[in-house]
Amino acid sequence: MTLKALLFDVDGTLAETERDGHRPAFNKAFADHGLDWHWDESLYGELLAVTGGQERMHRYITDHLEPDQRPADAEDLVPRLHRLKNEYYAQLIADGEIALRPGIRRILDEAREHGLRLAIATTTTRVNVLALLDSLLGPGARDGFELIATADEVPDKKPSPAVYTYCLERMGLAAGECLAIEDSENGVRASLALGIPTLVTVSEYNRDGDFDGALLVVDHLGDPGLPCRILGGQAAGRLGRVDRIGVPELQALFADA
Ligand code: XBP
Ligand code: MG
Repeated sequence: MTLKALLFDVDGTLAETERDGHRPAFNKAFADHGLDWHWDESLYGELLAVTGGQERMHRYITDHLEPDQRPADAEDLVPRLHRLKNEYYAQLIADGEIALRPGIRRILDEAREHGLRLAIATTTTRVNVLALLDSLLGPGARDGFELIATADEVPDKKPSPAVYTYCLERMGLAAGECLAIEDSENGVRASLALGIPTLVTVSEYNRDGDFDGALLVVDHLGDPGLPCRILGGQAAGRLGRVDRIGVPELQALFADA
């Protein structure tokens, strides 16, 4: 089949948002509320198995706090903490604390030149996606995506394939005409559940992920002066030596897939 569209995950794929944005923002929100909760990197890595910021806080409360430490008003508190976390997250973006991962700007430009259709398929909240796109890719960048599918439209979060089902239906595409670009095991489970060929750009918190079934696994997409490393994937052997993944490489993987 011909490659027609790229479906991008956001967190960990476009930028190291979990490391540089969400985790510090959660901790600021907890401190503001006078809570002695603190999510260090190791704990956050563990909690990332739960997708969705609110779901993650509920999991922390039930699995990491003693019954007498659990807030009585968790149902109200969690959404309030989440809103505050997202405000801090937007502030970190505005302060320049979060950068695009290598090759992201380049592949988006190349994809447009080649006439590929572009969409976002994420578990995070719409407000977070728009803040990130506006700031890192510039005002108007959001219009470059034909569809931005987030937890606001699709509350059933990855590893559920629901957000990808939504994209395929809305865009009128077959799974085999798309390439999903993901960074995590939960993301790959979501895309592969529908048979969407998937490229993994492994992010900081996902070094030990199981990406079985992925078309290609790389450390990042690569940029001039910053070569990527191919780490695995079903089609890895077909690429040969490459320094960066661009549209011609994606098309080559596809032709052979
Ligand atoms: C992203 C998530 C989100 C973010 C935080 O997963 O799981 O919950 O961690 O965003 P993916 P929210 O990269 O697979 O889309 O607080 O808005 O949930
Ligand atoms: Mg991700």
